[in-house]
Amino acid sequence: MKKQHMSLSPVFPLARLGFGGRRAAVRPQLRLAGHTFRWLPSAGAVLVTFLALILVGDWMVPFAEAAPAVAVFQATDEPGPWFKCSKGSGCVAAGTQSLAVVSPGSRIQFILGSATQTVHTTTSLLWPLKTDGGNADNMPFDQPKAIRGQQSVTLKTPGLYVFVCKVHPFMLAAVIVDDPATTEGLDLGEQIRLVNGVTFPTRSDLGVRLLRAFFVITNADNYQDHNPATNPGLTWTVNLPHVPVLLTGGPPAVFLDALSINTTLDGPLPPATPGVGEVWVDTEYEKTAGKTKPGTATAVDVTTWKVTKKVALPQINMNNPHNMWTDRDQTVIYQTQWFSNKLAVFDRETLTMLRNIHVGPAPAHVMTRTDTDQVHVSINGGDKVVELSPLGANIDRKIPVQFKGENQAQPHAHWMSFDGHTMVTPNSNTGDSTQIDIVPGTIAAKTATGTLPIATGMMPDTSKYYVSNYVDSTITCISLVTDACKGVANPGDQTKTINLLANYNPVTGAITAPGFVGALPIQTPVSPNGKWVVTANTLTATITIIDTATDELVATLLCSAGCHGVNFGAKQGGGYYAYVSSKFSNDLIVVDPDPNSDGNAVDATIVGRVILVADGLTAKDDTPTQYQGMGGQGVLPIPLVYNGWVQNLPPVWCAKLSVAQRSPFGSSPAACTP
Ligand SMILES: [Cu+2]
Repeated sequence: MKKQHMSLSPVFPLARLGFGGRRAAVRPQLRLAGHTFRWLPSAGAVLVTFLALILVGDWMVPFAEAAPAVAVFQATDEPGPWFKCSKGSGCVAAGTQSLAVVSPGSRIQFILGSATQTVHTTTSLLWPLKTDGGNADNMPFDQPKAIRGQQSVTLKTPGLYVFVCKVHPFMLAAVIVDDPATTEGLDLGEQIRLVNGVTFPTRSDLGVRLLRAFFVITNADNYQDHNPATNPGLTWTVNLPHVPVLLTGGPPAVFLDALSINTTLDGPLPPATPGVGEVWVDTEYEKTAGKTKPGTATAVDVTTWKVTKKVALPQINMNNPHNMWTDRDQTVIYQTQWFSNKLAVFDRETLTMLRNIHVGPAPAHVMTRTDTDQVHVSINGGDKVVELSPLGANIDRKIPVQFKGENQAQPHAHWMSFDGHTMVTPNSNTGDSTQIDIVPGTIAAKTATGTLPIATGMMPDTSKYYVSNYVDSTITCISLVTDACKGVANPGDQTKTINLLANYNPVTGAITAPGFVGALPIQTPVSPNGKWVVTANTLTATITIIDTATDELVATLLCSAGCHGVNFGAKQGGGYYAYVSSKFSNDLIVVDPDPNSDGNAVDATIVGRVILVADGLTAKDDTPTQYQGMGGQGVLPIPLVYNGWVQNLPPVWCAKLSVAQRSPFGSSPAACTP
């Protein structure tokens, strides 16, 4: 159906953003062929934001206050206010509860305590520059590793500061240090610097996008509701407060509500061609009646496109289910709990919980070894990957992912080779990637990547792999055999950096040919046939596709707010679907990367959309109450169709696949037997 290549023309000049005007109606947009491309994170919402807006009323007055203060952010496991401004002075309720406005010299305190079950970092994501171009005082701010406890930092230089947790990078806290000498609006600063060194004016397209994203991410009432049953008009409204801010160049002040969103969303659309089996999605923010912590795992039958199962595990107060995998027989779901220290295992069909195992702080991703069916869980708040027996019966080994004496790596989304012998990890704390020889459990190599590497995807023959660098908006291709990455800068280079923002001007917002754009990339798997890398980009709400033959971008598709998870499943009759989840939304997008089966993804298309909300026929162990179907993160198609895993399928699953799907990349290992 929708074809969504970007055209060259659309550009959204800064002048059109309504800067300088009050309540300007024009929002930054760019047009795709027949489509409007909205860069944004989030939301359906509405009433609450609107009320907040009213309550906030005229904001200027209270912020003229002068005395340095203490503002306290408490880390929570709750969707939206993950860093909740809870005590002290300076907290501002503006729909978001993660914003403080303080005067110079104020202290910002972070409490990583009883409101959360795991460890976090409080890391400066961006900060203002001083007039001489130097970093604001006490910036950058970070810790050597994720912790529980307290951190504090004193902010002196006026401007906008955003803090992030490097383990859970949607956790945000914003502080505006307002200069008492200026009276017209809140001072965001002339220039701000991202933690990766990129510096840009606050009066810029990127500055605007990040500001708007902050107000969407930190307020769950702003998330997108694609469900016509609860949102008949399929509207998406995000109202930013009518608050004046001072940007680059000074007065006149700009009002934040010029960045509000008022648009419509796409509703459900069952793909014409069924998939094979079912797709599980971690609806990590969905709240249910029987527990205090958020999160469910939702199963979609992709032969009917119905939500058939929803698992909340109230008996263990399952906390932020983030990512899943299954065993060889496809009988259990391994479920990480990202804001806890445990891995849950439940029966895929009966939904019975089998075990809940302590593995370590902030377990993020899970995959199996094809040779032994053992299970690997990345310990995102720590320094290792934990190896468990099949079905999670015991912890067999703890495999460190950094050398002795190095800062802990905090690995997020690892990937395994088809033969079970090589693991790669993206180390979010150390800006590198580790290759592990799994049989001895030793580190074969460590390779520098970009800033905050978060996910990986590997070729089906272990020739190369890809790492998404969240803050840099790049993908690092890393060769595991000579010259596997294509189009390297210098002959013989082992790595290639693929810039997802090469076509984007962060100041003007101009998009140049060929128009492929992605910012804040997350999951990035390689297709089972080794042809494409599909990446979910959370800031731009875009899906970008890299052709592995050239290691260049070949397509961009629209995604939903907080685009996050991707995995491949079998399409009935042959080929694959890429299933894409979005955090600040309740839909699952179905992408056909190659509709004409010519091996090239330039014609990749969105063919369907499933709303991840339970209906009367959905089997479930608890009653959803809030944020239904929202928080889409880990995606697990059953049966597993990646090279190495598909060959281990039982006959009943193998029989559902085409001959090519049974052996997706060459003749070894031998195909599964139907
Ligand atoms: Cu965190």
